[in-house]
Amino acid sequence: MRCGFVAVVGRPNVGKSTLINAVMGTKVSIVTAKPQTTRHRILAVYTSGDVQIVFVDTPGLHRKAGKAMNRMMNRTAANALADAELVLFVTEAGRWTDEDGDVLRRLQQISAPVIAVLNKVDLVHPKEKLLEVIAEASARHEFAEILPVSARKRDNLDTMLSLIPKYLPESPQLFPADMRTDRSVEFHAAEVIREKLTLSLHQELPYGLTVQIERFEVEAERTTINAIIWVERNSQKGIVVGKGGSVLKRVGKAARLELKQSLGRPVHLELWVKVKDNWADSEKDLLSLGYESP
Ligand SMILES: Nc1nc2c(ncn2[C@@H]2O[C@H](COP(=O)(O)OP(=O)(O)O)[C@@H](O)[C@H]2O)c(=O)[nH]1
Ligand SMILES: [Mg+2]
Repeated sequence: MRCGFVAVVGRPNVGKSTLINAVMGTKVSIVTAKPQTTRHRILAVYTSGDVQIVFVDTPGLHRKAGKAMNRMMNRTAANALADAELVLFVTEAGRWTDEDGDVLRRLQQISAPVIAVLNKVDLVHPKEKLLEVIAEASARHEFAEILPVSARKRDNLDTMLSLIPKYLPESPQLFPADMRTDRSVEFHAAEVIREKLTLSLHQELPYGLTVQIERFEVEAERTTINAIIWVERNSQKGIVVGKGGSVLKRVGKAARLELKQSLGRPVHLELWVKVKDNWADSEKDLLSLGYESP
């Protein structure tokens, strides 16, 4: 067997979680068009024949590390690098930014091989431009491989999967073959609710929200889930609830439908909005809300 941890890193929004979900063929990690969607280290275990690849999804490494939560996210991503046998450095093909440069500088300090994954090639036009993008990447660093892919269109992911094993050590299987993630169904439920909230709300608000599952009960006919949506300030409460509860209703319905599908049984979902002053800037609140501080 060849098995090992493969850290998937990059700046926010380059498509790290989309890439992992595409490879897994199931939604392990939530995805939105907004940065900071992934806040935790999430393992996705891919087992096929004599190979087990443990993808480590990470929060995007970013510059604006103002609040305690942002610092915690950057730490989480940096720590994932320390344990990795291989790193997938995800960027957007043809859209290199200073934040990508920051991430690359970190990667130049570790000993694990780094594969440059140039994602979103579906957005590169004309296609000939891709050769230029690959040449630019190879000039930046001596990558183990440079791989143009489209996570959204599932382009070139088989090539990626076939290249990874040779960088992994020979090792007994690390996790049971039928295990897909280290995260619980409760965690997944909270994440799906936060995804729907993030998709429904605008501007800064999604960053000030977190979801806590208060009750998760598997009953005979259905699963009952009660969740609290924590906001940072009283003024945010009304926005999350919406006029006549409209936002909360929309979010609840979208989350319930998705959870019904992923759990394979009817779901009864109840949501409450509560205020915890400045929780995102308090190490203590972060811990109590499930944000591990590595
Ligand atoms: N066009 C295009 N969009 C993508 C691709 N991969 C991801 N995205 C989009 O990029 C945004 C950020 O994706 P996400 O996986 O959350 O990025 P992360 O922050 O790096 O985990 C989402 O809107 C995705 O749908 C891709 O291959 N092509
Ligand atoms: Mg993500």
